[in-house]
Amino acid sequence: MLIREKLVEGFKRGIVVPEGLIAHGRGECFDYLIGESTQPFALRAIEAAVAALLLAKHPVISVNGNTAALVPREVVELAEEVNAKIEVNLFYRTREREEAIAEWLRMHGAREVLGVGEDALATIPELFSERRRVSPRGILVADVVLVPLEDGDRTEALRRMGKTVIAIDLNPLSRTARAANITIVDNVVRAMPLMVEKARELKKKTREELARILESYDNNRVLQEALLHIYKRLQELASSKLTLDL
Ligand code: PTJ
Repeated sequence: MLIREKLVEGFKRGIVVPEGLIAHGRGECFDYLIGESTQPFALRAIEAAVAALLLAKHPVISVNGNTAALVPREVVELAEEVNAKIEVNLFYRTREREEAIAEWLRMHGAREVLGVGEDALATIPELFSERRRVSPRGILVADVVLVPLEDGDRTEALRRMGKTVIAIDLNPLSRTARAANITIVDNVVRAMPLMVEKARELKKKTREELARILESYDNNRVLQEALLHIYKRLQELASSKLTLDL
């Protein structure tokens, strides 16, 4: 309920679009199937994602309306911990929304927010949505990009540009989830605080140790485990008593 209120509040502030509320409903459905808690496959993806961000030369956290509404403070904290830039990148881009989101992030401690107004003058090749517009100091030159709550096209385009893409998506079958290098199948409201915590822990490791974490990570396996988890959960539920005694 609290999550819904944050989105409605974000909608009223001009941060979230109506389509963002629909996207949230889709996410909620998958969260219910997963069991509304962070699973081991998500924890492994979080560890690999943080290792990738810490090893990156130019890490960027891409922020859309839903992410800004749900986890503004965690976006800022994670950016601080892994030394990443924060960039607004919107599917439904308007100048008013860019500015409302940047202002919201600044209210939560962000010192610099890229991708607003004239700053979003570079373009991602082969991408036709408004998501193609990026900052020449941010996503354009990034080697690792964190894209919470995405639509699939941009993840694929970023991959084709040779970037490492980290996605947070409750749907393990979405194109984003399948196109990303590292997919955290979890709710962004649970995953982001865990990423901040993990960054504080992994910062103490050597680059070699971080590289080993990345080398042993298998995203296909993680997606398979997410599906198997849902499958087993449904199987258990299907063989239990479902009707309520009233
Ligand atoms: O703010 P904008 O203009 O960039 O628009 C943002 C939305 C979300 C509307 C836009 O990116 C969009 O339409 O995305 P999709 O294609 O609906 O994809 C959103 C994905 O995020 C779906 O796979 C959902 O299951 C998933 N999702 C929704 N809520 C959450 C989530 N994943 C993690 N945590 C959530 N809270």
